[in-house]
This record gives sequence, C-alpha cells and structure tokens, in this order.
Amino acid sequence: MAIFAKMSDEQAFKDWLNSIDVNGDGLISQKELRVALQALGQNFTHWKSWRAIRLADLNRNNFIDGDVEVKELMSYAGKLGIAATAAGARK
Ligand SMILES: [Ca+2]
Repeated sequence: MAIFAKMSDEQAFKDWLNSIDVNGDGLISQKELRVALQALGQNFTHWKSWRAIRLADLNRNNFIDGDVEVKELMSYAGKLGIAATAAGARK
C-alpha cells in the first residue's frame, strides 16, 4: 500500500507543506524544501530538493504549487521515506 494513498494522508502532507512554507506565499521553493529535509534528518538535501523540484514542478515556475504538483511531490517524498516521517512530525 502506498504511503499517503488516503485522503487524510494527503491532507497531512499538505499541512506539512504549509508548515515548511516559511514565507507563507503558498509556494514551496527548493530552499524551503531543503530546510525541511534537513529538519527531518535527511542527507543529500541539496540534491534531493533539486530533484524534487525537477520532478514535481510541472509548470516549471521553480515552485511547488497546486494540487497536481503537490501530488507529484508526495509521490517523490514517499520514495525517499519522507512522507511517513512528515506525518509523524505533524503537530
Ligand atoms: Ca510549479
């Protein structure tokens, strides 16, 4: 079973994204992702955040924005094992 397959998990992931959106503009930048990955204890955060943007930023505006891109990011996070960690970190 895929991590974050359920609606509630998707909401948890979105809540997590909101929490890492430091400047509150509703867009997730590579820098914000990198800081979040570091906070989760991930290694190779520069590479992973770069790759996450490359994979999930479908409209190529250099930010993760919109439901479709969030789902792509969620899929990548799941591969890194981040999704579960993020849900666990949820307040
Ligand atoms: Ca985008």
